[in-house]
Amino acid sequence: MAKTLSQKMLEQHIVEGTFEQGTEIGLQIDQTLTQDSTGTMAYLQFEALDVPQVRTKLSVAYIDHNILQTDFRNADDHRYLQSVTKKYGVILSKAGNGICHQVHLERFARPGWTLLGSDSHTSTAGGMGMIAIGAGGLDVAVAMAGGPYYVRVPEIFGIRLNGELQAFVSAKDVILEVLRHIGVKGGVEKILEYYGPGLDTLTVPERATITNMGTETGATTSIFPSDKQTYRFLKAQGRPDQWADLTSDDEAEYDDIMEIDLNALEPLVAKPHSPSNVVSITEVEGLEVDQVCIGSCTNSSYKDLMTVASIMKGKKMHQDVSLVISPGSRQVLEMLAKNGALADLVRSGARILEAACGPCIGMGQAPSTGGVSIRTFNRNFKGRSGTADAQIYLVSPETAAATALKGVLSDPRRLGEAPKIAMPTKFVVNDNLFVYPSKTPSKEKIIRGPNIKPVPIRGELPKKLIGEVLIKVGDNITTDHILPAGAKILPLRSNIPAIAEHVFEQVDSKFVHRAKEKNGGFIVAGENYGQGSSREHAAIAPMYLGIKGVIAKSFSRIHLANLINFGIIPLMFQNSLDYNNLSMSDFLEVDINKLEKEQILRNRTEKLNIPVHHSLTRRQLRILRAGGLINFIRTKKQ
Ligand code: MIC
Ligand code: SF4
Repeated sequence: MAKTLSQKMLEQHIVEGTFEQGTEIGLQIDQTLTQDSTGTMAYLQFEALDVPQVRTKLSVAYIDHNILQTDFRNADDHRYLQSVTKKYGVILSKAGNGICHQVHLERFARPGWTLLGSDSHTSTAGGMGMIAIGAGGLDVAVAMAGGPYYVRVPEIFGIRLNGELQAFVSAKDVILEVLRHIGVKGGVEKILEYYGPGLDTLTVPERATITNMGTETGATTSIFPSDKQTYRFLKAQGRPDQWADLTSDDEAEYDDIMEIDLNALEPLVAKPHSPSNVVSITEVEGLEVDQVCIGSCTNSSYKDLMTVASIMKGKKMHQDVSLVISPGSRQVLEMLAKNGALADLVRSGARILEAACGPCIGMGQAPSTGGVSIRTFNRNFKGRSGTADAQIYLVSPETAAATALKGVLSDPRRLGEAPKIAMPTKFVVNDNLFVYPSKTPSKEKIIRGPNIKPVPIRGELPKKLIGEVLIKVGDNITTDHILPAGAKILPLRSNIPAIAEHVFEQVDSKFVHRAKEKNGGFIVAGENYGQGSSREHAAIAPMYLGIKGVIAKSFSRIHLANLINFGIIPLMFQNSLDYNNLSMSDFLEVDINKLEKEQILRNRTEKLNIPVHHSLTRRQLRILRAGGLINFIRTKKQ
């Protein structure tokens, strides 16, 4: 039977279960990646697993998110990461080397292999023909220890690309088009697999822009075949031997398909406050702009920044705009510095930031009050920029550059002739910011600063969960709502008691106080609860505050797994109208002794029985009953 590429790759890596849609499979993981803001927790958990060395083919720890170093805390985290990785067999990518996804693509991504990363945009490496999945830190720790990664067999959603992108239209517009059609939930329990004649002209970094932002659809991951373009990129990175020819069979059938005519695509814009709020540039052209930010793991490749530099060359950015550029990697920055493009950017008035996540995660460059910021990033959730009422628009590098010149949101097609940027046949390779594992691991000491606290663990769950509704929220609540990031809170990522003080802070400033006063309770939510990042802190910190369960209309994939890993029960309304039958302070009771697929939640206050259900597998139920994955693993070992 003809197979899709995704099916072939999953089947090659299955170690438990079979390829049957909706069932759970265990996948063998070849590579892992972590970044610093989820990594400290992941390595603390890895240490708790008591394994002498990582058991993957390759594991890399990147320092790219939390690098502002306003005091000792970030620096201590970096030192911890450097010491723990050296001891356990992980390569460390030091601060300054670049954003994990961009650097991984350049130096390590490998067609045909699996990658699990403690960052939701790990899917970026799907642009290289990998099955690359974002997960919580604990799941990555287990994979580093050689355990499988469990995932539900997704549907394979084929996206056929026809034609060729026109001048000033780019890969970002392709993924914005996908988001316009399927929205922020449209990819849940799906792999987005790209195919068709339109692939031929898309380079690996362009494909990676598309697979990166596929995460915003809620997809398990996204993937491109490995073909001539892939070979060209690997060769230019000095790794031609790592290429493999990978594609779906000609007759393969997808569960669903969507077609995009690249010739007809125009520049698109995601308006505040959702990546799926996509419109044509013509609808928003002329909007006055305060800030333009170019970079992030979505759009900071060599080609992206060269395109921007050639648009800006010899011109001056508009005086009312602040233009900031964060290169994706040191490789990109060094190449721009060598060929003079960096000078063109600086001369045009751009402010050059470090090769890191920077403003994308609110580490500086917060816009002014009510400010309009045009960004090449992948998320524009309310408040994520660091300014609660800022208006963030997501665009391509071409649109961002045109906007920086004009001071208003501008259609790049009006610029005249489009720059033609050739892909280098040889990238500048300099691996000297990688620190390699120790040859004498037993001699390596792990260095922990005072802000690094042990991971709290929930005890075995009682037979009945009882408590009040502590907060009721609507649809599409992101992990940025549950636990914000930014310069103030990121330094607390290795200290759960401290970071727990910020849970839901931008939604309801009294939440933490209430949770403590009531000794924990329940969260009630609408559709797609927990969309966005992989940060398991959005589950661990609520667990620390005593949250027992979340009752929602639906959940996002990674957050659901994180809730289970930390012993918080995720229940869904059987009838979504019952959402209206739960209010703040209602006293709830659920018997989890025999947690059936269909279950009754008792609203004691309203004297109502509310039918709920769950999607948990037997394995997940056992994890929950044990009070989380660490307990579960410990009891299995005994
Ligand atoms: C993000 O883009 O939200 C982050 C910051 O990269 C997160 C990870 C984190 O919260 O540390 C993600 O996407 O998983
Ligand atoms: Fe970093 Fe932003 Fe990419 Fe997250 S989305 S990895 S914060 S650049």
